[in-house]
Amino acid sequence: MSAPPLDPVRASLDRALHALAALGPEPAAHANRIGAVLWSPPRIVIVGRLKAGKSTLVNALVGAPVAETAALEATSVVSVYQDGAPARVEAVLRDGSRRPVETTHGQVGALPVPADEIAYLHRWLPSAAIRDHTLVDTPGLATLTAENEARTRRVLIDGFEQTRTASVDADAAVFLFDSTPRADEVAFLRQLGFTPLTTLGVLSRADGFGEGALGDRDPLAHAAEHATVLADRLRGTVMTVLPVAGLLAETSHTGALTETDARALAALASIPPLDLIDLLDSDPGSDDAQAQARGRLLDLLGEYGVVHGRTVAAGGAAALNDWLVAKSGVPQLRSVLARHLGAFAAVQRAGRIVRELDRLAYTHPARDRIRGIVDGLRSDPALREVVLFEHLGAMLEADPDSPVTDELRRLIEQPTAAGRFGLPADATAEAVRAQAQARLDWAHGQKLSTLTAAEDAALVVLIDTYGRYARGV
Ligand SMILES: Nc1nc2c(ncn2[C@@H]2O[C@H](COP(=O)(O)OP(=O)(O)O)[C@@H](O)[C@H]2O)c(=O)[nH]1
Ligand SMILES: [Mg+2]
Repeated sequence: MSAPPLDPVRASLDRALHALAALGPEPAAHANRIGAVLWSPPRIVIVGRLKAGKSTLVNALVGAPVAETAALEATSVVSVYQDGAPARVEAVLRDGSRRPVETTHGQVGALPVPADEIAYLHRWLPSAAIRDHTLVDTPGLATLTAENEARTRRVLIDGFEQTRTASVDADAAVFLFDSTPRADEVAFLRQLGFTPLTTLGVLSRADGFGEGALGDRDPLAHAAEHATVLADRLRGTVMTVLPVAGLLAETSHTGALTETDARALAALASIPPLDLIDLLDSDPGSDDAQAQARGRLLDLLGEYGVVHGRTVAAGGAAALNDWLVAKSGVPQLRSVLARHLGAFAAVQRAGRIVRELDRLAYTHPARDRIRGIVDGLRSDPALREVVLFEHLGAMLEADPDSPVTDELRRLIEQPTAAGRFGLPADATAEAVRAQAQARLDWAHGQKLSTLTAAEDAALVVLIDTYGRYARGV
């Protein structure tokens, strides 16, 4: 998978917007509106069922305990986390107006109006971690199953509508599930209109996977293996699946762990694991100081962290923190976010801007001149990937199993010319040209018997693209 070069794309879009603005004051207002989208970071929405670990993951990624995870009012509304100072929260109401929201240490307490009047909470905080992409935390999809009746029809309650609305403006999604996602969850994700290139699967709560902390198999290793199987099975929905232990990540990324915690954990080293779990289970509500320390450890580390972190804790809080980071899976997640998902989100966003201009070219009085601007954009080599991406989206909808869909996906995903033609990395320029010519002939043949309008349109772009490679352009 490649990290598409974005600056030439932005530069082209910016030029187009300037050309639009030059048409007069009213087009200039449109150019400003569209430009605001261009220059704001892509939005990544976190979706998944209630209690899947979405807010915990947001805290880990942001590096601060900002997203509420206890059952508060605030967990039932969408939150948009954006880099900015000073740290503040505004409720954006359904009528578009905004109200300030009180916070305590960054956390939202009471909402100024009932949750169902709020479209989303807009939350600014100065954090480099969200400079390149804005994160959107959703309330999640609650699925109810009527156990005692023959019909086990799915009922979607709280959060479905809000999650969908929040996803409309998102450029990419992180889809959280523990074990195997249900068919209705996958169907929901498809409805949101994301492609496999803009959807990252996360097998969450990996520390409790399978038999959990006390099983014969290490749950993290087991989760990693299951993630590989799921990635293959969900290939039409997600780019890949990564195992993540959000709780371990939250604790280690937000600076919650202290030397006192590490000492308290190390002190438990000699207790057999089963006895330790019994001890932890028997503690709740106890006012004995040691029991309270154990309760805190359980909240911070979960059963897996407590049982397996004890020997590491003897090395101090820093060593324990490093161990948690490594076990959490979040470094890998960050890398995929930055290099792949974030990059494709930006491509997706560029496509949105082209489509906005398209819409103007249909409706605006100056439509002919706007059409000229959009046509110029679409044929600009800098926007090739954006255009291919748009066709991939259309093909995934119209005919995901068509060979044309595979061709588009490979062209976008592969970082080198050789890779785009299925050749080994050390293939010569000559071999690439020959292969491009072969694909060009194939595409011409395919064009004679297209099955859908989407395929027909995609082949025009494929033929143009392969033609350029075949001519060595
Ligand atoms: N053991 C463990 N617990 C987790 C993990 N992620 C979240 N949790 C816990 O699960 C509960 C629900 O998490 P939350 O992030 O609020 O879920 P959300 O409803 O999807 O936002 C909280 O008590 C978290 O501490 C994880 O990776 N491991
Ligand atoms: Mg939540």
